Amino acid sequence: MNGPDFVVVANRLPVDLVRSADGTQKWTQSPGGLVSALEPYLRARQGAWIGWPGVPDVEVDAFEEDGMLLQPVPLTSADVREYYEGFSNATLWPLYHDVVQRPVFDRAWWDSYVRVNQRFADQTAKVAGHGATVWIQDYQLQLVPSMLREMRPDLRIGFFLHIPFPPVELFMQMPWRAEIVRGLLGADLVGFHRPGGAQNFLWLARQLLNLDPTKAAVGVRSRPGWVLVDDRVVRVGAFPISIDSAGLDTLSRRPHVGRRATEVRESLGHPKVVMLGVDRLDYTKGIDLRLHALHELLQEGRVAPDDVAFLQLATPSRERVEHYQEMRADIERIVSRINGEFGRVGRPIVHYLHQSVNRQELAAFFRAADIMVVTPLRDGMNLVCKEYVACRHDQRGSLVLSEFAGAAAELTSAFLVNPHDLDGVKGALHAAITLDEAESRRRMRALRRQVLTHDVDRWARSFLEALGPPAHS
Ligand code: ADQ
Repeated sequence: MNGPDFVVVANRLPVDLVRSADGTQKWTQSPGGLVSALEPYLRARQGAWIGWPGVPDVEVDAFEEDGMLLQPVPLTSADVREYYEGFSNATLWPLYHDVVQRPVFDRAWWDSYVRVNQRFADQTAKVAGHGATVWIQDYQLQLVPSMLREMRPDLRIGFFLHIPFPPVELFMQMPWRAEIVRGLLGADLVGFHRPGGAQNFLWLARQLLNLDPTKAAVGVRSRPGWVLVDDRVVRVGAFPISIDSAGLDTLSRRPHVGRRATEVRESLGHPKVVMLGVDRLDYTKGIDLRLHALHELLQEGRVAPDDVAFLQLATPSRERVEHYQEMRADIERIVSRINGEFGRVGRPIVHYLHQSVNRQELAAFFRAADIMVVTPLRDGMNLVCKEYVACRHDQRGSLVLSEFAGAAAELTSAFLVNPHDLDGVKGALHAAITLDEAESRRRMRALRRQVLTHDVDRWARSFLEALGPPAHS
């Protein structure tokens, strides 16, 4: 047996190792969009997934699940602190999101990033069959493509970045900028959500490595750019990710989801307008500024407290990173302020849940909401807005969406806002509240046409087609 011929490499495995207090361990599914999108490919070929099991300081053996090999990559507590919380989430994450927070450039974190990337590359080199296709995911693993190519030139290597690739002026702050560009150029295809990211990357290949990339505009899923690296063609393209649109559409039509949506509106006190925010609790998501916009609308009397309820779900995220702790405190302050000033006993305005909910509950929330508010300061794509649209088979509901989410380029019938312009956000919320039904339906129909015809399978297929057949065929 040659070994797996389709290998996904990601920071996390598609399952989580959970350790209980009594020391026993078990695996739980963490079914994300990526897993379901790639499942058919992993099954159709001999598939493997390489990633961290989510718990530090444990060595776990590889195991098979549903015909797919799962290969854990161990991380120590120090790796988690320096490679993951440090370089990935306190350096790369803020730098790639327009420096919304100041990135920390720490040499020890970089060393750890290099070491852990090498560990992922070593594991992949061991597992992948001859000539296999390897698809590396996201910003935590940008050095893996070239490390892997060094050891295994027989492989066909793809890389996809799930977060924005920053403007060149910002990327140039990175002390290890040439190393990162060189790391990515080990791939045969480097994919971004938007053509702008691909173009920034091509420009940097010229500027930092003296290469001679193409200058023509990069298209969406078509006309990738390319650059010659040591006689090897590296293609660079734009592949906007999406969701399992049909699956969510079906789920949202289930009677119990409809019943739960009605129940949710009742629990919120039957307001005229239910607004909803669903995010990881992250400073890039602009949760605070949408609450500030609501606060001012209430203060100005443009929205009556009895008419509105705002439900904000915020999944706990990266809780040990300092920026995240500060932001959480800010958000919780503004929530209390709004409720303190405008709530009544038994009837708060903002219902804030610092919790994760399951898919069915989420679908019910989407169905219950008249206005979905998605206001990131910068977001690679943003799947939440697409999920909302997929759940609105009744063609009701409005979407207020930041121009700075990758999704804005596709969801042009949303109320698009500049999240830095508070008056603009207030104007859009107000316009969505007062929108007449015919116009609201027209917009939602257009949004659904886009989301239902551009799903996550199309994303995976278009990337893998551009990457080409396995190297051995
Ligand atoms: P994220 O930054 O995590 O992803 P997003 O694309 O919105 O952002 O995905 C979040 C996912 O988590 C959605 O599927 C959402 O439904 C779910 N979720 C959020 N809060 C939840 C809650 N309280 N309970 C249950 N589920 C919740 C990164 C990039 C994005 C890019 C994706 C995929 O930052 O820009 O779209 O990867 O490439």
